[in-house]
Amino acid sequence: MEQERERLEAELLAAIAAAGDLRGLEEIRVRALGRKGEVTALAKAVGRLPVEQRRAAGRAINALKRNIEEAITRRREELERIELERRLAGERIDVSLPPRPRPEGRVHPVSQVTEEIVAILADMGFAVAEGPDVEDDFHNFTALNIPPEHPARQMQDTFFLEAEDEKGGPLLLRTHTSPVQIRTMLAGKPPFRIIAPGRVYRRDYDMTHTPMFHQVEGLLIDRRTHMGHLKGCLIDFVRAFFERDDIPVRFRPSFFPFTEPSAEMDVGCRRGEGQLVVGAGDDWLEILGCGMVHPAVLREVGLDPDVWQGFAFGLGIDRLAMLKYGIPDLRTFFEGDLRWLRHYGFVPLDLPTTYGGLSR
Ligand code: 2NM
Repeated sequence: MEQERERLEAELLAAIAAAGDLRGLEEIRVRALGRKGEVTALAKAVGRLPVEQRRAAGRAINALKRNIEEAITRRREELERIELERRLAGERIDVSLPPRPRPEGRVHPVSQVTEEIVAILADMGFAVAEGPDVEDDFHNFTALNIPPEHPARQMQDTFFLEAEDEKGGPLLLRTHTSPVQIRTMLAGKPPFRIIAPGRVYRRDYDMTHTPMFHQVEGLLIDRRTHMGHLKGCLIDFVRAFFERDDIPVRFRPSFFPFTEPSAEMDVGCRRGEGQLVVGAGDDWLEILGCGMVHPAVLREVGLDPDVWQGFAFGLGIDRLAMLKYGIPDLRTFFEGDLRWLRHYGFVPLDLPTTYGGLSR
């Protein structure tokens, strides 16, 4: 009996140590400690021993049971740990990997250039503001010092809706993003430093005009803002946008109802052989309009022009996309042609930043 117990203990401990998985270990447990197990059988045999041997044999068998149970528990914990580590290694994912090795979708040039412009101006401290595409007469025209007889208000230029606002006034598709600036100034307190990118609508359609296009307008209002701030800001902007420090620029006097004085900004360019190169040459190309916000506009939004002044600017995103990326016909932007998008589009997740590069 004693020999049998020692043999069984050694055999079971070896089997437990060799068990390769939890199922194998469970089989060993049943074989040893189950109802018909070897240890159980040995315990039953104790009852058949002479009375004077039973007590010692019983203790020895109980010790064997405990040893085996403990060995099984330890081995189970070990196997569970190994199993967990194996699963964790197998399920590891690199969350920094792109969703697909080679994404097929492309970012539209308008989205790309919008992101580029926003990245540059956000670095200068401008916050992005938004407003509705459907506007009323006050926010799109009146507050911007655009008089009732101004040609921009005419039916030929503006999409008027059949619906009217609460006061029976006309509703229209905004012809510029300036109403966002008006809403921002009415809703908040100066100083302001915002940009408003978005869709705008005008009744026009040819090589260089589509009835919907995209604008970014900027507005900065503070106590002692002057034309020098406007020039410095916009010169830095075009240098960052065209990714050249030596780009020639000039400001020409112009007119807008909502700014005084008003100017247009040109960049140096070269034309010829049916192509246009921006950033060098002895020709000029207009890229944006700007000016000091008109005192009448400031008064419309409740600001005292003797305390608060500011500059504003507006530019066409689609036109800048055509210039920077050499896309000849604006109408192709909105045709939804996948071959066009594959050619002119940008790889997603290559987000433009001023430090990482705007376009790669
Ligand atoms: C331009 C040119 C010059 C402009 C003015 C304003 C506002 F609301 F502050 F009066 N927003 N945008 C502005 C000024 C826009 O676009 C060519």
